[in-house]
Amino acid sequence: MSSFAPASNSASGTGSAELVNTFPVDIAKVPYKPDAAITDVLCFRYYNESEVIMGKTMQDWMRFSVCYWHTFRGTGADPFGFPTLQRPWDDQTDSMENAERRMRVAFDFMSKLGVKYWSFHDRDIAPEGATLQETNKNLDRMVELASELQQKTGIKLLWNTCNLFAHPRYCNGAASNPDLHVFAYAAAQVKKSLEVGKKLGAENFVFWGGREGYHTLLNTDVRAEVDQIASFFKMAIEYKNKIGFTGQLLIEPKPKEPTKHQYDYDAMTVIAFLKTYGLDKDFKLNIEPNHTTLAGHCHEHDVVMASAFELLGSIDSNTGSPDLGWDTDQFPMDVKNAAMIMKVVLDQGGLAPGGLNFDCKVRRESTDVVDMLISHVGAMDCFAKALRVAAKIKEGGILDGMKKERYSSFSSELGAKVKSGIATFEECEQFIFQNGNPSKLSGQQEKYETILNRYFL
Ligand code: XUL
Ligand code: CO
Repeated sequence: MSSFAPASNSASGTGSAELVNTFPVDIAKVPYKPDAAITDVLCFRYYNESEVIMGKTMQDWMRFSVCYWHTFRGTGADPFGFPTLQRPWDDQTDSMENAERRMRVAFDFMSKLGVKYWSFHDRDIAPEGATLQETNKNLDRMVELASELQQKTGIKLLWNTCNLFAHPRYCNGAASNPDLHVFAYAAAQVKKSLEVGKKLGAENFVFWGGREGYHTLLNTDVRAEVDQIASFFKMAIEYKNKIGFTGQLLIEPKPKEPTKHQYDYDAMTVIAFLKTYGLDKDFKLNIEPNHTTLAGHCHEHDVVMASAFELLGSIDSNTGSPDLGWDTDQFPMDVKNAAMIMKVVLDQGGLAPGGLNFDCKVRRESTDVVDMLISHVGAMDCFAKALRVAAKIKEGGILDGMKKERYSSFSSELGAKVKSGIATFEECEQFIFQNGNPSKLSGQQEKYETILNRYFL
């Protein structure tokens, strides 16, 4: 049945008999080698997990996580082509045996890579059955194995989530579906996954509203649908509290794809939604930069906005292609973009209980098994280099100082009143009568950009 052939290497960094040799790349654990040759891509030149930068280890600043769906369920198929990524351990059936074998390989892969977290959708790890009861039984079996492998490897669950978008039943949405029957199915699915999150010690739980949107306004009652989503989230909060699941609830904004318009368009839309429905004490945001650029913003925009409103919970660390308008889910390999993200993370004192989850897939042309490892190593090293740069920018305080100075007029008597919301129009008018016309203040964009560039070697 299976084309699985164990690799011939004997090295294992896990100490667990079940994991030995399952991921067929002959390496115990990706080492830190700051002086490695440029061509040695199976080592970190910048990521030294236990090195302390600004009071925390690199590992603690970044909290890297491997996502199961792309890395272990990705096939390389696209709308124009068949799968290209045939993995030696995966017989491409929906059997439980295949699911279990795949999971063992995943934990060996993560151990070799040296990440401490993983993430998954319910349907990534266990096949769907004929009924919800059967589906839940499959899931329970896989959760038992995941729990065992988590204990053996020390790898923890950053977050789990529900796939409420792939099955045909969800073609008109899940919580926003016009059919109550589908709404109820989605609720039952989330109920089960909150229980799974509790069992596996998930530090967060994510909602990505893949089909919570519309294709045409002609058939859509938008107010009814958004109200339904809010009720769905209230039920999730109630159930989470009832069973004592302590993970942070997160919403992941995305403007479109697969629907033409998604209600969780971008960070500010989600923040307004949470505040409108009184959900902002129970939810934070999981920001994915490729979704941010899809919404027409720059790479770090939503990370900045969510953090500014103290609602940045976690990051699905990836990137798009700046010359395309799609969600390409590429590995984040741009040091400058990553440094802008890490500066925000430093400024807010860390991401915990969130992390940097690699919601990324290797290109369908990157067909070697070793590409799975190289892609993660490259992205982790990109973020490690970015953290080092961001720490220098923060420690120097030059750009922060310039920005602060730009707003210094607000520390005057009137400015302080404006900031605390007690100033009046009459006072502002008096201020102008006394001080005359304002002079121009240069925004100095090019000066900021020039200084920023000097931190990148
Ligand atoms: C889709 C996406 C999802 C969520 C989890 O664009 O980002 O993988 O992260 O459902
Ligand atoms: Co994502």
